Amino acid sequence: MMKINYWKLVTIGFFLLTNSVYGQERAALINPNVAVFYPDDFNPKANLPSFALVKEPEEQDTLPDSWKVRVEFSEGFGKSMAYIKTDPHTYLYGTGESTGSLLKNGLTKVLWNTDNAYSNRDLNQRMYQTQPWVLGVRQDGTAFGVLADNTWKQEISLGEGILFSSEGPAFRVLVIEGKTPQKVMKSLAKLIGTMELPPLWSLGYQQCRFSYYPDSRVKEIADTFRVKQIPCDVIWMDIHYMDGYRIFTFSPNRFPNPGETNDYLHQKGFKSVWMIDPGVKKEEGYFVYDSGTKRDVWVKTATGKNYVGKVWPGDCVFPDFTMERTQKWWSSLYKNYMANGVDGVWNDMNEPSVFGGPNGTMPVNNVHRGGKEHPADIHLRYHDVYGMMMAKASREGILAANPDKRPFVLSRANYLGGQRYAAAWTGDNSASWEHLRMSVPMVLNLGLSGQPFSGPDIGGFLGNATPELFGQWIATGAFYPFSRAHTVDGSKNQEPWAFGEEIEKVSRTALQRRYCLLPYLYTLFHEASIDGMPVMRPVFFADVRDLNLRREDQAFLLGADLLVVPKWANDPKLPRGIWRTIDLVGENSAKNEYQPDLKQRGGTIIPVGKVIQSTVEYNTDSLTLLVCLNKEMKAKGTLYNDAGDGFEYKNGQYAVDSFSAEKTGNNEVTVTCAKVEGKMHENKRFYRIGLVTEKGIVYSNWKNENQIKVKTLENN
Ligand code: NBV
Repeated sequence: MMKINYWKLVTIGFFLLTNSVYGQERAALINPNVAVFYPDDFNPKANLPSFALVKEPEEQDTLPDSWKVRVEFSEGFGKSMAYIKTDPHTYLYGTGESTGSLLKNGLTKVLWNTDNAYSNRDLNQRMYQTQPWVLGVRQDGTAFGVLADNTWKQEISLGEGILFSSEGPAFRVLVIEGKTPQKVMKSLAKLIGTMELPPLWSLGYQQCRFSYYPDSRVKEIADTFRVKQIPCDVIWMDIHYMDGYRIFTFSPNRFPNPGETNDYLHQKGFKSVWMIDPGVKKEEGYFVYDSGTKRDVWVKTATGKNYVGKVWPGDCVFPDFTMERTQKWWSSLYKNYMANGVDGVWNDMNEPSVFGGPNGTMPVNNVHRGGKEHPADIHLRYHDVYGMMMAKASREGILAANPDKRPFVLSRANYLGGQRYAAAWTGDNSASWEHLRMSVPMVLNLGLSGQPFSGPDIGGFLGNATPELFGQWIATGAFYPFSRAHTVDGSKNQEPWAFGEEIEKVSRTALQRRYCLLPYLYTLFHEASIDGMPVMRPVFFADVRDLNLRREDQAFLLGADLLVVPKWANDPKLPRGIWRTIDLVGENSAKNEYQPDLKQRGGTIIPVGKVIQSTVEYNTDSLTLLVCLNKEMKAKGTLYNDAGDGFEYKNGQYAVDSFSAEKTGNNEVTVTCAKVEGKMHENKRFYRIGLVTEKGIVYSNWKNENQIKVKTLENN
């Protein structure tokens, strides 16, 4: 109700105002499906270079009269606005990280990265990340996307149209047209780039808490995973590992020998991710403060002093990442740090969060001094990209320190296009059913906003999960692109075994399912790295014309071929056609109260691996091909494979295999496997065919052949 009233006010205000001054000032095509609209008072210096776009768009042609989605600009009440009229029956998605349901019609939210610990600011809508982007899907399944190329503090309102209103100067807007939402997503990826292929280990399950310490506790957690045979790849180190919260240091009592701790983890097949915040303790004699001060890298106040704000270590100064020398200095800090055997980095608090600061951050008139790359300007302009710039400099530092490994950065704050530098988690959620439910549309809309690699804290961060909640959460969370359990300081233990035997078993099964699906999942991550298609997709992607699916946000798709239907889903709307239930590890999901139903689309082949304890054991020497035939009795699928880390894949050291199946005789299906791309040598593989029928999966024997004939049951 509130939102509708608000929207009405905004639109009335907009029209009163725009009667005199609005207009679509200048527009051009930058390719046949993408148009750019400029307000006539556009000032490149106040907006460019773009943070979202990978390159400056080149105008190719004039906008044809037939172009449907147009932008009208206006100014007033100290705001710059861009209004896009939409058909009343348009379904709106995206808008980046946001709470609430999948469908975003009616949403009003401030795009201002905020440490929103209890998700309760601005009707739960002000979040840690900003993606000024809306995906519109028309009734006929055609789609469009609107991108406000603006970093200044702004607001987005979705009512009888899309309205971006900014506290900064007039900004340009890009509009994408597409025959389907999938096509729009691919066009968006061409504009804002894609996530680089992450290391395979980051697709594994990850265990975190605020905080595991001392080092012996970390080892104990790792050991318990192995003893209990619960698959896991990563243990996370939160702020208590630091020496008095000083970033790039290790507590001499809790982690006296981080290199040894990491060695221990590595020997057991784990990786480690350690936290780095942006606030630097203001303390002479502390090497990060001293070296930063020497290079004069700190954000300044309006009066030209170093800005000092309080965070965990007390008084802190903050790197001004708009300056090239800051980026270089920040990156350089990772060299010695990574040498301790650190595998990945967790950038937290980078909205930036400042305790007691205005709105929990630094003053908007603080000064970023810029340089070659970015013009000097106030914080109001650079706030929403602060986290993105930090993540970029972190990624570059990690890469320079370990040039042969793929960097992994998780960043709490980010901006549209930030998937180029870091994965995302959705911040401090709660151990509540509401937040479990909400996690699905949050990850979906992040995916529809260019960020394919995200997930919430499994189990919920604030509060204590009940066994039932944790069980349901990990069973669903095994299918988030980023799958990590995490909980707040002082909460009860939240490892898979902390809730009793039943939930331990539920967790083991859930994670075994994830690990079996790694060949499919890694193929999806590869796809996302190439064309920006989300890993986790809304159900309506399965049939973009079926209006019944447009609001579905309990069930979700993993890639195009696998539907995940959580047990807590209430009357989920599922796509028509052939979708058959698959069991992977004997879970019998039809009768299981926790494990989501996994439904495979007819006409597809899904490659499935073995149960392993970590990705260190991953290989594709033997694969089960789950073949689910369509009405024409055909199916196909692919597998992407490479070394799982490093960059040799960029020199052709990868393999893409294609699988096809068809009925070749009465009760006989022939499955053919062929390498279609890449120079990587693969051992001749053992295959087993699992024919997915209405009555369950019928398995063949293992065969070391590329063409396999299997008997079918009648009607299958
Ligand atoms: O570093 C501590 C926490 C972290 O565990 C959490 O994931 C972040 O979102 N951090 C916030 C700081 C404050 C938490 C109350």
